Amino acid sequence: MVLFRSNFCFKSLQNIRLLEKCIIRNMSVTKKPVLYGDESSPPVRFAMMTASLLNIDLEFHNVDLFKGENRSEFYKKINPLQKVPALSVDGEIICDSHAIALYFCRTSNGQELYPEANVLRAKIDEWLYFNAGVLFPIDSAIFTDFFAGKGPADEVKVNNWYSALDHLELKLTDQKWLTGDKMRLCDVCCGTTISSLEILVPLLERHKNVKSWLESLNSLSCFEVNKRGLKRLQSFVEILKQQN
Ligand SMILES: N[C@@H](CCC(=O)N[C@@H](CS)C(=O)NCC(=O)O)C(=O)O
Repeated sequence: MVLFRSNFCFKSLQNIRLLEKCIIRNMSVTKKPVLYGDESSPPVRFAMMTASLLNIDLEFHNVDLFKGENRSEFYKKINPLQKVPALSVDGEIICDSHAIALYFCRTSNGQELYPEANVLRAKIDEWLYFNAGVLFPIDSAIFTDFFAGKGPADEVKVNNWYSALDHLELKLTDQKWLTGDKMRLCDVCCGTTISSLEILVPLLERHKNVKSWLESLNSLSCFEVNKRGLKRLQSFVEILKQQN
């Protein structure tokens, strides 16, 4: 009998510990993800707008690029690459806007933004890679030169930019959005980059479809974040222009 009782106590102690572990684990799982970034950055806005479209509750931690906060010891521990955005979730860090946005889609019901149909998904991916591999590097190179005070934008880079926009222009000839008749994740992604560089390199007459696509994006309520970020970027552009 004594043996039975102590065994019973041992078992309930084990159960309590198990319960404690579950509670602790659940608490860390339900903790809000933290997005580190500066709204002037297109990849940051892309991550923020994706979260907003999917109703994901985020904590935003501002990392002011214009004060060099991305180079602080604090931030280097979060992202050694010193780039924004970075997402902290369940004790892990994800360091690229495309990876962050896709993570948001996979962990919520992102069916409209990133549907499961394989071919459509591949087409969305194609534009995400186009942003990561073509659009954003040109945007970044032109802005880096500008903020380093290097005169008018380099002609080769500008021409590469316009050729990249020609690709979008053609795609948007007979469809409203990049992959068809609905706005998808890639539209939000490329829209943030293109609307940013428009500040320094305006669209050409021949980019009429791109212009109306941007206008459609701008009319969406989630693009308020984009407008705010562009305003911030524009203000730093103006300051630098006045200094030169
Ligand atoms: N491929 C990355 C690019 C991130 C990136 O280059 N972010 C820029 C801001 S737009 C940055 O953090 N620059 C800071 C620096 O290079 O010092 C992404 O999509 O997240």
